[in-house]
Amino acid sequence: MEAFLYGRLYLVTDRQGLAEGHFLDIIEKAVQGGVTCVQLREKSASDAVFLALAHQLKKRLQPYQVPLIINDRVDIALVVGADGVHLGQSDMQVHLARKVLGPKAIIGLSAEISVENVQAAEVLDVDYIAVGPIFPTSTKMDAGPACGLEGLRALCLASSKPVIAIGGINQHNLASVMDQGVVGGAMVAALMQAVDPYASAQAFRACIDQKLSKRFV
Ligand code: TZP
Ligand code: MG
Repeated sequence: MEAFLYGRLYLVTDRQGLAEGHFLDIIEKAVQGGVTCVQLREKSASDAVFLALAHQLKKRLQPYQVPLIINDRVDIALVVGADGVHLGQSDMQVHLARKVLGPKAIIGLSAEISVENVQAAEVLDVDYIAVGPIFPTSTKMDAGPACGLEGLRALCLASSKPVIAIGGINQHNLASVMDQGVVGGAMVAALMQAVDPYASAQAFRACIDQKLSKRFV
């Protein structure tokens, strides 16, 4: 599968003390509404908890043909048979993750908001690049400064890889994010904290698909 398909509406999880069932319900509703990819991001969980969640989430996603991507942890992605891994600048190197997970795995890389990181990724075997934060976010405390829409455009222009934007994306700015050349938007709070995750995902997908359909005609 190509990033311009699964990368359109990319849900990054944040469990924030939610009971496992409720957490999985939110994700499933968002997927039913139109989320195209789910990244399990568990920054503070023990290995045992991370693994158990990954197994449960994989089971939940099974009927939907939506890829499951594991944040940071190549070992957990391998053990649960996830579709891929999302790596940060200081995680396992891309070529080693590829060696472990094989040619079919989805490997994404965070470039943060650095053009140098984007350029360095040109020669790497990655399926997509994530850039951000685009806007200020309270979800990731160490996210650093936001690049804004102009910064996002510059990052997209510097990359021949599919670019997915993240950080502070919501219903008010999604359309303008899509106008900068990304293949999709990744969101935590706008989906995980939505009053109605199904309806929010549906509205986001409609916006994204409309923007993409105009770009490719
Ligand atoms: N990486 C850069 S910003 C961010 C991550 C994981 C958090 C984005 O969360 P939100 O709630 O969509 O702003
Ligand atoms: Mg990471």
